[in-house]
Amino acid sequence: MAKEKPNMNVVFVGHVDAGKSTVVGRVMFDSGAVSEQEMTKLRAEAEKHGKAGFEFAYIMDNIKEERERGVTIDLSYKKIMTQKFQITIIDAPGHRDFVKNMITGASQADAAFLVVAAPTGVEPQTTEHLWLLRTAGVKNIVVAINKMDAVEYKEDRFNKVKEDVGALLKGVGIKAEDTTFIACSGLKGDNIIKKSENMAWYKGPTIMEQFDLFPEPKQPTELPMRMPVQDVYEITGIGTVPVGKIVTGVMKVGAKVVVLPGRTGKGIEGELKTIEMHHETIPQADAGDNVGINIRGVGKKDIARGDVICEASSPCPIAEEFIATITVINHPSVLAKGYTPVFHVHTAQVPCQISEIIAQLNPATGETLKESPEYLKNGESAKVRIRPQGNLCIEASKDNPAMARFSIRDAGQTVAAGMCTEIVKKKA
Ligand SMILES: Nc1nc2c(ncn2[C@@H]2O[C@H](COP(=O)(O)OP(=O)(O)OP(=O)(O)O)[C@@H](O)[C@H]2O)c(=O)[nH]1
Ligand SMILES: [Mg+2]
Repeated sequence: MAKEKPNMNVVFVGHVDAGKSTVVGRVMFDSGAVSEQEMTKLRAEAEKHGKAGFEFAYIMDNIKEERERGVTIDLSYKKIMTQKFQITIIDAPGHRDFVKNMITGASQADAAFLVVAAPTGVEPQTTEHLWLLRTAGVKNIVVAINKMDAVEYKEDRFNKVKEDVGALLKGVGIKAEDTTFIACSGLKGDNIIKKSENMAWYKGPTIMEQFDLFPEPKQPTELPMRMPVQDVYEITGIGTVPVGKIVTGVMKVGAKVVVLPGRTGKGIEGELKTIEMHHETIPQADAGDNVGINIRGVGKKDIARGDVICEASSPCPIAEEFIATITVINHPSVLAKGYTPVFHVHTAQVPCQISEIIAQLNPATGETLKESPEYLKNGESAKVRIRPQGNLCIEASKDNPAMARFSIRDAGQTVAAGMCTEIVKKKA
């Protein structure tokens, strides 16, 4: 059977070198998904590149450049079974140059591990990734304090990092008291699958146990079908295969769908021919599933990352302009009217102009603090009017929250994050 246990997508995020890939690699190795023999080979390869210690990370980091540099560049996916779920682990890069890949990973996630290295504690991408998880709507966040071996498994160091991360959580409206903090070592295998013998003081779950402690994701299957395209492959014998996560609704073989905006900006219609999930062909897939599909009438030229596959009877709008609430996270100076950075919405990246700052808001209550302010500083929230400079599919949060969230990036940094509240549709 294709689907016996519900699927849950869990992303690993955090600052570069926190040990995300190592923790995930260790999960794979200790669960028996990677053999001793394979591990020996990876260890030898890591040593050859002068990267001893990266052998577990190599399980996730497959690209040559990733292995040579010892840094994750793109997302990688692994599937494991737990008691309750089929877990799709998404290993995200921590390096700031690849944050856009991390954002894509966050947009697919039901739950997340924010990995922090015990020796260093909070680092710039710890904070940035936390914000990005929140804007992607990921509510279930657990903190993994990794590399405990490097701080002699000391409880006081764990508590210090826990306190610092707790303060960050508070800043994004998460109660630290209700958050799970796991003390672990990916490299040594403490509290990944096996309970650590080095931290008698730690009473919490292992990483593996935590997977089953996340609540079962509620899938918004009632909403119209939307599948933002993450990648497009050409597969011999099948043809063009767009892949991505179905964010809302239900997809059935035989259904009429439309790709928006598509190459033309007017949409391309077709009929859903096949749906594949984890290398199995299935007749139907639901919100939350990561699938590859083939659409009769849609070829390689017609579709790209950032397009959204919608049910033809209820297509998503393309915005002429939209109203949003945003919070400025990290702007080098001040954000003013006319600013035109790149907006990341689902899997799309489109330059958009902030054409009006309508009002500055109290971020906690949403009340208006000031009408038409001239500019916004870091930490401030506002209601703004935005004009996409290209064709962009976006929906108001009341219609489809999964299609409403976005982040704003400029010069390699996340400048702001927000949510679309109203749109003016582009005329056909
Ligand atoms: N001592 C110790 N070192 C670790 C542990 N986990 C990872 N490392 C080391 O930290 C370095 C980075 O590990 P990765 O797993 O590649 O880190 P990452 O978070 O995936 O890094 P990016 O994906 O590039 O952001 C490597 O040298 C690992 O050996 C750990 O538990 N203890
Ligand atoms: Mg990595």
